[in-house]
Formats: sequence, structure tokens, C-alpha cells
Amino acid sequence: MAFNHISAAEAASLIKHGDNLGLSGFTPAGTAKAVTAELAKIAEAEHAKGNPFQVGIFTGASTGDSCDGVLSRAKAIRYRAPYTTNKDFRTAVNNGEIAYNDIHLSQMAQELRYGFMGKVDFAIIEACELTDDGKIYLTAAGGIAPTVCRLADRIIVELNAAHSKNAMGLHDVYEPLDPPYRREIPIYKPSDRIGQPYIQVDPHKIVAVVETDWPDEARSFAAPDPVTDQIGRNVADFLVRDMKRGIIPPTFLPLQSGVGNIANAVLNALGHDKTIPAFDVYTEVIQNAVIGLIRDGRVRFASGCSLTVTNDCLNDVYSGMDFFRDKLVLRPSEISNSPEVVRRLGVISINTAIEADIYGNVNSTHIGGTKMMNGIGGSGDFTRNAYISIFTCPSVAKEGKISAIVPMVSHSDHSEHDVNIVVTEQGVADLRGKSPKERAQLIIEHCAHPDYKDILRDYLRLTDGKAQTPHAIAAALGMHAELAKSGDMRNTDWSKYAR
Ligand code: 0RQ
Repeated sequence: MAFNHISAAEAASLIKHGDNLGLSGFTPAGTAKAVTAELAKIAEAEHAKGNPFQVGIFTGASTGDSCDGVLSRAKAIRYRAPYTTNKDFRTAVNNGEIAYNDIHLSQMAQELRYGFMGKVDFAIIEACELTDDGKIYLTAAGGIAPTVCRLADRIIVELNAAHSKNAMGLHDVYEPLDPPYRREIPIYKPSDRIGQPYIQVDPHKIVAVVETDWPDEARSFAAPDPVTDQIGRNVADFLVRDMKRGIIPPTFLPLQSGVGNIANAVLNALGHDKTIPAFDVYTEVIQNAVIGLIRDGRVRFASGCSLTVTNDCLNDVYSGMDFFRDKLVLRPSEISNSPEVVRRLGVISINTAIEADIYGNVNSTHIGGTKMMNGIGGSGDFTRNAYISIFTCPSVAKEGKISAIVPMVSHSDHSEHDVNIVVTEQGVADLRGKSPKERAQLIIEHCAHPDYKDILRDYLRLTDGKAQTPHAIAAALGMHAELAKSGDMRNTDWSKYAR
């Protein structure tokens, strides 16, 4: 079938105020870029004329500036789900301008199928190749692309020459049926392929093909610093100890690792610790560190949802596809983050916390309990189902004015029931098999910064010390209240809360 090849501006003009857009991509990798960038201009023009123009955005995870950034600045987003990292989007959300539904990434496709977020009017899908009979070959990410292609009335394909056609074959596209017809997802090891290397759509639904040459917008990471290096070493040492104790088998278990500088440092430390055997990765975001470790033979196989790597690294993968083809697979987020598969494979999850409390509850999403940072991403999908769930963070933030270890988290994303291990540059708290009171001792003594140990010990003295989870309720957020008042949690004075 001959497709309608038009410009990004013409394709964007098909989209109307109130439409919902389902986008390919997961993180800035593989996200549609050209049409959303043009859509922002349309929204600005309509707003200048006094007309409303806003859309709903459904994605796999975060996107790049050409989507969340430009659309937020153009005030063109009414509703969005799920995770995002964009600064302008964050500002708009925290100003109350956008309805943001921060759900687990594994659930996004299913919730779209159930219709909780409304109809998908357009799917905008970045592809490296499109065949006349409607086979779409994705680029650097799986995300929710298969589901939005099926649900959408109309599909716009961004055929992006910045992605090599060597990306064909990277993907394993599989969409489960919904209950009561769902069967097991038959992945028994990270390298299992269970689907097709493309998305098959009805070619008549493809209303536009936009040819672009627009590289992915993934950021490069800050160089590791002594704190992130120490956290990485602490995680690696802990896992080696668990392996020597027989808790982790000598063949090791697949790793999931979150995004960001700490995650990259942890992976580097694990990769370079030769007491850990070469391992598999079953994760959502494959970062630069993993690609380097595959090259070095330290990672045997990586299954993920996206190649969230710098463009030089991405081109390295594409040009070295003969080497990488049997060492990498990209899956839809529903599969890469599937609780069923994570539990079956015995994944070791490593994610970053904003703060953890003395009982092991973790806040991944909110600053000061109210302001959105990024979102929960896939951290809940993995943490709840992992064989060993690890959270890492520096013990302090903002030059020591904020302790990452607090009496009670100001927002809870991962509960004490799901969090096994807390790691800071100070040390490791192994919470497995421990009661809340035992956990509090471990977290304060092993993870808190020396400036805050006494403050946290003194907090515990405010409680009656007897309850299952001792708290002095009025004081539980006292360190946060002090931060709001004086700008420094080290000034916390518990005397005003004394019993
Ligand atoms: O602020 O940016 O002004 O310097 O938060 O903190 O230490 O640089 O760490 O970049 O790894 O982000 C949890 C946000 C950590 C991220 C979070 C301030 C700190 C700094 C960033 P600045 P760092 P990172 C896989 C799994 C949730 C989703 C997830 C995240 C900024 O890892 O979004 O895990 N995770 N997904 O100064 C106030 C505190 C603070 C604080 C740190 N207690 N109070 N500010 N900061 N702690 C990915 C996907 O799902 C796709």
C-alpha cells in the first residue's frame, strides 16, 4: 500500500484539541519527536488566537525535550501518564497545570486497554522501517507501542533515518491477552524471545508517514564521584557476600538497575568486580554501562525496554549489530517490567530512593511530600517482585542540609514489606528477616550520615519504643518541618515534641 508521506507540520495538523496521543518510546529513546514538536507550535498559535488546545499524552516512560519539553512550555498537555523526567513538565505539574497520573510502567498498556484514561485517537510511532503490508520496525525502545498501535484510530509513523535499519531484529514484540484469557508470559531466561521483531498493523490505519533524521535526546551522565563510587562498591560487596553465603547462586541472578548516575556507578562497580561472574540483565532501561559490560564479556545478555544510551553508544550498537544481535533484546514495557517474569527469574533490583525511613519505607517520587520529582517509573514493578530488592541513595542531599534517612518518609512509594536492602555511601542495612525495631537500628547505624545519627537516635527516644512500629506521630515529619522552616534538617530540635 502507498502511504501518505507528508511533513511533520502537516501530520500535526491532523491532531485536534482534546485528542489523546499514544507515543512510541521509553525514556527519550525511540520516542516520536517531529510531530510533537510541530504540535507545540500549533498549540501556541491557537492559544494566541484565544482558542483552547490541549492533548492527552500516553507514553511508555519519559520522553525527550521535543515532546514533554516543548508541549509543556506550550501549555499543550492536559493529561499525561506515566513517568517523565522533564524539568518544564515537572514545573507545570507542580503548578497544578497538568493532570499527571503516575502509574507503574508495567500497568500502562493494560490500563489503556481497559480504557481508564480514555480513547487513543492517534498513535505516533518512531520506526526505522515500515513495510507496505503494515509491519512497523521500532527503533531504540519498546514502550507501549504495540498496544497504542492496536487501540488507536489512526497511526502516524515517524520514519527516522537517524536510527539505522540494523535496529530491525532488536525487538521482541508480544502483547498478552487480558484476564480471563491471559496465559503465562513464557520467558524463562532473559534471552528468551516470545514474539515478533515488528508490530503488525492494519496499513489502512496509517494516515501519515513523516520522514525525519532526528537523533534520540538521551543525556550523558555526570562522571562518577566518590559518593556514587562508594555506593557502587557497597552494593557490589554486599552481592558478593550474598553469593558466598549461597543466597545468590554461583551463576548469579539477573539484575535490574534504575536510571541515573548512581545506577550507572553501581553497574560499573558490579561489572568490574571479578568475584562476581558474568551476569544477565533483565531490566527496563539499558544504559551505557551495560553496553560497555557486554563488550567486556561481563554482561552475557541484556533484556530491556530501551537503549537509553548516548548517541555515539547507540551508533556503536547499530554498527556492531553482528556482535550484539544475540546479546540484546528490547521488549514492550508490559513485558520488560512484568511482575510475573521478574518474580520467576529471581531478579535482583537496584533502584534509587529520594529518601528512606528508619523502618524501610521508600519515597522515590516526591520532594517534601508534595512536589513531584519524576515518578515511580518501573521501580515498583521490580521492587515488589524482586528476589532481592535494593535501594540506594547518598545519605544526604543539598550539601548535607537534607538527610535521606528520616523517621517517616514524606511520601511512600515502596513499603517496608517490599524493601530488602538500603545502601548509602555510609554502608548497607540488610532488612531481610528483621522486625521494624531491628530495621530502625540497622538503618540508622549503617546508612545515616554521621551528622544525623544522633538526631535519628533521639527521635526513637521520643517514642514509647514498645509498639510494633514505634513513632512519635506529631514529630514523625519533624525533620521535614525543620527543613521547610530553617532550610537545614540538622537544626531539628526534638524538645518541642517531648512527651
Ligand atoms: O537535585 O538535580 O538539583 O542536583 O534530587 O538526585 O542524587 O542526583 O539522583 O539523578 O539518580 O535521581 C530518585 C529522583 C534520583 C530518580 C531519583 C535531589 C538531589 C538532586 C536528583 P539536583 P540525585 P538521581 C528506572 C526506575 C524514580 C523512578 C525509578 C528517580 C536530585 O532515580 O526518578 O526509580 N527514581 N525508576 O539533590 C530533596 C531529598 C533529596 C533531594 C535527592 N531527600 N530531598 N531533594 N534530592 N534527595 C527508570 C524508569 O522507570 C524509566
